[in-house]
Amino acid sequence: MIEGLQSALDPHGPDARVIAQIWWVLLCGAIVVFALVMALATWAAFGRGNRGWLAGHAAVVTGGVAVPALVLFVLLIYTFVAAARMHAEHREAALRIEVVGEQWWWRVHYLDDDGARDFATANEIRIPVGASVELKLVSPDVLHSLWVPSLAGKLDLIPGKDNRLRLRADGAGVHRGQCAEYCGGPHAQMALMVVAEEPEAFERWRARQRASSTQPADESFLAHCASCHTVRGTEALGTLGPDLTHVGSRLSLGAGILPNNTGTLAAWIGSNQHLKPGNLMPEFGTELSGAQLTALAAYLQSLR
Ligand code: HEC
Ligand SMILES: [Cu+2]
Repeated sequence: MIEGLQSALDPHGPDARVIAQIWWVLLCGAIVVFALVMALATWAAFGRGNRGWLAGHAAVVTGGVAVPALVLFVLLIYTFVAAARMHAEHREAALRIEVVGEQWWWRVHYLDDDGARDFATANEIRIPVGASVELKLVSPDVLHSLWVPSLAGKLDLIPGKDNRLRLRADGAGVHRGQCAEYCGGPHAQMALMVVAEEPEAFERWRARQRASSTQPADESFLAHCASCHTVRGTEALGTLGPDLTHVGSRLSLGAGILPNNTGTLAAWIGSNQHLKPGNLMPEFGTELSGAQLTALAAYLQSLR
């Protein structure tokens, strides 16, 4: 029940571990207090012996004011100390990534050592295992919140203010994140994948992503899609939608709502308004024939 690629109780990084520990400690504290109160209430109602003192002034002041204040104070100090550990865990970031909250998907820019944009991708962040990664969170228009529960805490994307979220993965694995702040329309369908890979695998992935497409541009793609999508190395230079240069290598489509294969690609192009109502891409199910949809899907799937 507590396992899973989007579970705060299945932590795979230092910050997520601290958060999970805070949760368990608070839960245990709550259980102890609850059990104690229920025992006293049961005894007061049905027990024998001298129970009159339970209604006395001293019992009410102690049990109703002093003990709760003390318990909450101790737990408060504990959470402060634990949260401070989260910041101490992070040293200098080894990798910086800019994550832009779009309506309703994640634009991802890997940054070079000088903080300049290196290459773009979307709805998927790959990070090397063990490295401190800094996500620069920005939004051009509305509020979003990035939450990858098994790796880190939740942080808002606020127009006009850059936030920084540090995270680190202990081992290789796939994690799922979600927009956690209502941002309109298909907000609930705005997810992303975080893939932690061994450093060598990550470097291979990064070199491939940085490279332009080696495929010849698809005519149908240039005609219908290039105004909104970029495939680096071709004349498709649109920026309204996700960069598709290596879309075939991603795990998901439509910001985490579909697995990525030729069938789901064709379905997305043909009827994305059915799959993700209100998203900002027009659907092409009536404009393009089945054969054209499949050909486009095969082209996109070949962009790896
Ligand atoms: C008016 C702009 C626009 C046009 C034209 C357009 N798209 Fe999109 N496309 C978008 C937007 C915006 C998204 C993000 C949708 C979302 O997930 O909310 C998107 C998402 C996608 C995705 C999913 C990418 C991912 O990583 O999740 C694919 C694949 C795609 N488009 C292919 C196409 C193809 C093929 C065409 C042409 C037949 C096309 N698009 C035409 C705007 C457009
Ligand atoms: Cu949202």
